[in-house]
Amino acid sequence: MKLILCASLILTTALLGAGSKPHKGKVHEIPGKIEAEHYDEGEPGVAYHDVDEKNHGADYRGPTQVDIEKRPDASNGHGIGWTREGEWLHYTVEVKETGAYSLEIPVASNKKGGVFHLEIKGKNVTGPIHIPDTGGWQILKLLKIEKVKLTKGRHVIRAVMVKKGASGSIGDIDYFKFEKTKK
Ligand SMILES: [Ca+2]
Ligand SMILES: [Ca+2]
Repeated sequence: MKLILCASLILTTALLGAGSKPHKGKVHEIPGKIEAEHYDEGEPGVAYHDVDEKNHGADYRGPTQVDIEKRPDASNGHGIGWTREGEWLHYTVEVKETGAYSLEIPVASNKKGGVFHLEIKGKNVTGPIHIPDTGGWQILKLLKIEKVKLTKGRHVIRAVMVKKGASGSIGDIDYFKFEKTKK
């Protein structure tokens, strides 16, 4: 019984993003641009979950399991690569104003990519985002998602890698850019 209670507490804590701290102490502002590689700081299972034991890509953030990819075509010269089913990343954000936002995400995939979404406290706020075949891992294409409803205040956004595509992965992700939808 104690064990079950403990396990569910850990699960709840992870789900709500407790203990997940903003990258370099800087909370991402929305509206604004969030570099995918600037996910939160914290232990695996708290700030992120990555099934690859080692970072496959660049040595950008010191020891981390998350696969950060160095790529000159990406914003800030880096993105997230080697995404696998079940992985997730946290981003601590401050939403300035309640309302609908449009979201832009540059992605790359060789063959058809997979599905991911963004959620807050376990609630999917974007709906499923499908990554198409962009013509190669080195070709970024901009995805646009409309009507992402957010409420004012501090939140932890979780980017969840839901399902792999024909590529065997979900896809490479450069950044998340939120803009307030004009009335
Ligand atoms: Ca990975
Ligand atoms: Ca980037």
